[in-house]
Amino acid sequence: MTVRKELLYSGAFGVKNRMQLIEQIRNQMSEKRLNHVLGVERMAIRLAKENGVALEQASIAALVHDYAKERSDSEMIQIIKEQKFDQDLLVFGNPIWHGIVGAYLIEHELGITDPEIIEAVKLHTTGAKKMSQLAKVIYVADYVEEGRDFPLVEEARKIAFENLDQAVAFETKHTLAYLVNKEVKIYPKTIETYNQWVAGQ
Ligand code: DGI
Ligand code: FE
Ligand code: FE
Repeated sequence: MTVRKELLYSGAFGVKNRMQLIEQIRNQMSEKRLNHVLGVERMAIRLAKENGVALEQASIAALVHDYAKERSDSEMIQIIKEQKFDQDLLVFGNPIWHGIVGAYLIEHELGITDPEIIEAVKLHTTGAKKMSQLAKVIYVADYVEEGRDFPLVEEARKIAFENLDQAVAFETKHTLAYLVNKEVKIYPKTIETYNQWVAGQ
């Protein structure tokens, strides 16, 4: 794995060493998921360059975005209860929990304190009504990283490099359509994101 020059961390976002962070993340997940995470990082850095986001901040947020994804349901339920997160979360499952629990764990286990990074992880699955440029970069990069393969991904990638807000809207619309088609529960924040970004204007 090559460490590109722009990825030598300055420490400005509270993480000193990228390779050390990657080792901590490697301990949490399968090789396949680590490859996804590294793909999200590459894509997030490209999108960050286009959208005035600090590359180091995008790199860290991308690397930690799925930190909690392979935790057991029972551990996540315990954290949701103990930390008094919204108890309505309990009727959902890993797809909705891992961002919210991940935001908590990266702070408490990895010592990440940058509020924008924590927020970007928290809402990387559902999006939100209000999103920072960093949160949009992570939300979109997660959807279009090079390892993703679904019918609309080429179109989504093209839009991502034309207009980040339009890419947020495209992803939100197609994710919601996909979920409705599967007849699964929709998390209220997913609907809020849709109302704002797709039906908003
Ligand atoms: O963690 P990743 O697989 O890299 O990607 P992700 O965190 O964006 O999404 C995880 C899954 O969550 C994805 O299959 C879509 C799904 N999802 C997004 N919003 C909702 C949802 N699932 C349900 N049930 N309800 C939602 O509102
Ligand atoms: Fe995720
Ligand atoms: Fe992901």
